[in-house]
Amino acid sequence: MATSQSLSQAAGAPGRKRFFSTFCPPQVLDKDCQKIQEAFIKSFTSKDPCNVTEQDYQLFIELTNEIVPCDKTVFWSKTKELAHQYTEIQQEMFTLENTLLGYIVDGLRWCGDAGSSEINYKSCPDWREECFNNSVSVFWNAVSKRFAEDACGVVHVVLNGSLIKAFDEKSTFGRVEIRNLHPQKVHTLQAWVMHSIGGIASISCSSSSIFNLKTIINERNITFTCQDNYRRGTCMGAKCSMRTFAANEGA
Ligand code: DVN
Repeated sequence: MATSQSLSQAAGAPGRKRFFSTFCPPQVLDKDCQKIQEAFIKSFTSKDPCNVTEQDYQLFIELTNEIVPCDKTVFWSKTKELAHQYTEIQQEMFTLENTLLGYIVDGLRWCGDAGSSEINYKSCPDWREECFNNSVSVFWNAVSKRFAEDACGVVHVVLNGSLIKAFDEKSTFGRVEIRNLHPQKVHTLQAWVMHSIGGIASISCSSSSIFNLKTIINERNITFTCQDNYRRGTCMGAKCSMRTFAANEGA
């Protein structure tokens, strides 16, 4: 999700699949990329940066929609780095940021201005201090909603067991994603509660914060399972050390 980098710095940022110097990854045709880029920019330019709506992003969402196979969706909360280390190794698994929907502007901030059709490169409102309906927060709410609505089978979430609130109802995962899972399509939510190496292990699957998540999920007629410090599979050369690191370092 969003960090402090501005949209003008987007090109060529490092990271999974982000080794290209354009807005889109190479599997997206130039003409489609141009359409997507135009739709994205139109979503928030010429608008008050504190009054953007989810509807404003609908065309962008429709153009970037990608289907994640059933059982392969990974959510995360306060574990961004760890979750992406995991999907970097398990390439068949997808976070929102591994799909076109989230990939394109992951790590960026952006906004427009009511009095101009240009992107505002000078300053954008801070979501904590200035306004909730800003172009960045509204975007992540809208795409997170779509990502969750499209999920099917078993879905996974990586949670931070070194925080007192491993599950935070106010997070995007707690507020948007779990509320938009379709019980007709998603039968199980599997939580992986991970601890930082050498750090405190304040939360485990039996903690009240996780029980709170289980209650919400069960009320939605979805089965809940939980595993502490999930580690997967056997070691394969360099992948082994990555995986061991991923499992131990925390977010
Ligand atoms: O499952 C993931 C993924 O699908 C994503 O869309 O949402 C889930 C992760 O969101 P989360 O549950 O809120 O997880 P975090 O770790 O609490 O928040 C991730 C980051 O998003 C934070 O570091 C915030 O960045 P910041 O501003 O502190 O540098 C950012 N964030 C959280 N709420 C936000 C927001 N950015 C803008 N608007 C908000 N309302």
